[in-house]
Amino acid sequence: MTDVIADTLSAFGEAVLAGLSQPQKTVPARFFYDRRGSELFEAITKLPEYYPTRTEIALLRAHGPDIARLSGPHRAVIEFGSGSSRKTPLLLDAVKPPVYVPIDISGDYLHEAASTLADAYPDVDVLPVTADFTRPLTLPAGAQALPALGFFPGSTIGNLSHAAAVDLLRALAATLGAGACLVIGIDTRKNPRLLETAYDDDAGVTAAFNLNLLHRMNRELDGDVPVDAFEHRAVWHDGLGRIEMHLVATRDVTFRICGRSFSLAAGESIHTENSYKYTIEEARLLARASGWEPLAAWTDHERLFALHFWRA
Ligand code: AVI
Repeated sequence: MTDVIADTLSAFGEAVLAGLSQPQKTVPARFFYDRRGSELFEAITKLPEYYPTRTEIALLRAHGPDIARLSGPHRAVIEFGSGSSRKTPLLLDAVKPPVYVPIDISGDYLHEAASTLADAYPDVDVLPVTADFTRPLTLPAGAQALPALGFFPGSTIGNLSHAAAVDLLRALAATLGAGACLVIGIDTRKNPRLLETAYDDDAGVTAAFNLNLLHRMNRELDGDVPVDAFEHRAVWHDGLGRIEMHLVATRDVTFRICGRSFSLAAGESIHTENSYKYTIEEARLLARASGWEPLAAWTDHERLFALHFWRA
């Protein structure tokens, strides 16, 4: 029995072994977020170069009343992701929902964030759900009686391919049910220089975030990756409309992960993330392709980021 357990690879291990066996080596971006990776991402959101977080917060502050007017009263707010500490209160203050349901796959952080919010909003029934929201799910009974207002901030949708984004947005519509609305933050296409700086900051925090994936392999997958033989690279790919993050080998390297050997020649990379950017019109097309009707979009004067309001 023990052997069976020891031989069973974690989802991370399976994804790494499969991804490093491809011609373009890759590791899915969702594995950035172990404890250290989540701390580094939180630090990224406060960097001067990383405009999305502060711009989205300013848009939520400015357009809270518009969101409340368009959605109407007595909606359950359903947030996809574990309750973004600086953004959720802005939406709750604007909409004043009787019920708030944060949904996240990782229960620990979710329950912590939910209890902080429950203390701050005694009139709101906070009902956290630990689940994978990429598939349709049943909302708690306390939320089912009300029409839903979904909240999906942070341009997380941008980390998915277009096809996966459509699938996810369809799943969100199924979860939220008839008459639902959705407030979604989507990063815009812009000057490539600005984008590349946002994903390669001077302080090296994004580099540390990317390189943490290699440290995580060493920690969790019995790896001996020489992390100092890799450097962070962020490049804008105009044809695909996305920032790509890579870990580039600076010399020929060979290492072992879970007992298997992998080699990269100098200059070869592991592709770790895509961050797609959408013009407002492209975001509207994405909405329609996934069964949503785009009703409003708000952006800042530099068009750095957009907050969209859609109806099912
Ligand atoms: C979580 N996600 C929307 C971030 C982004 O901008 O694509 C992740 C990130 N990667 C590097 N910096 C931030």
